[in-house]
Amino acid sequence: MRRPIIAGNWKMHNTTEKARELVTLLRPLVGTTGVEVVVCPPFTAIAATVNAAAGSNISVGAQDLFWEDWGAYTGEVSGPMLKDLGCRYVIIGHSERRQYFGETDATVNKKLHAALRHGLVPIVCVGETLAEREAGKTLDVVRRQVREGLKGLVPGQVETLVVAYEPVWAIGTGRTATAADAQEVIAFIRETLRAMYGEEAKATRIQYGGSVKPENITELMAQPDIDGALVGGASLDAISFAAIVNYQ
Ligand code: G2H
Repeated sequence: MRRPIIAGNWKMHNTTEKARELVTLLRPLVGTTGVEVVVCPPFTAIAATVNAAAGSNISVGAQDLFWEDWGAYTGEVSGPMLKDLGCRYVIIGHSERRQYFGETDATVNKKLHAALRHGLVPIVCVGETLAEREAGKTLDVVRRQVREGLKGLVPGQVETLVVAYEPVWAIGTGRTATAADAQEVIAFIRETLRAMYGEEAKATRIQYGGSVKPENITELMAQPDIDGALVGGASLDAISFAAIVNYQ
């Protein structure tokens, strides 16, 4: 009942020309899947990517947004601006934003509400650091991120939401959480959401992210609560991203 969603997070990679090339290669490779396919370029390549993806199976997302709509906020990009470009999704609270740009559960929550206000589908990232995992605090950290970052939703919003569980120690390191570890935390995220919002949380899609590649996607997707993947490095290559999308 939950349609799988696989999203590529290009991070700070790809000029407009590279973005067009990548999407042009990708289009025929992901044309027949039942999976929802999303690519998230940097802001500067969103328009080119939307253009190159027009009429295909590929939707486009941003990697961040600001919570205000307009105003004196130098350097920021808002929900209405992303909608104007043709974005349908937006990543919020990626661990790199939490680590390098001071994002907190409170700013994540404001951004979440801004995205929903403008009809963007939020992909909200949560996940523990290595130190937190080693201290046995994984579930406490993830519970706090979900309770604080995802608070204040009304019926109808919970089912639209996408959550990405990305253990920070597995990001870009080549270390993937085992499928069983990922399943355990993702089931816990769903249970936390259910405690907050009731049965609607059964419809929320929860992705795994962190060194996802063609070699590990099948096992991850076989887990009952894993509904997709947020893919970084492997999404920069059309062949490997297509192999992940076509995992079945
Ligand atoms: C986690 C992931 C994408 P990678 O950040 O969000 O990146 O697949 O390179 O670990």
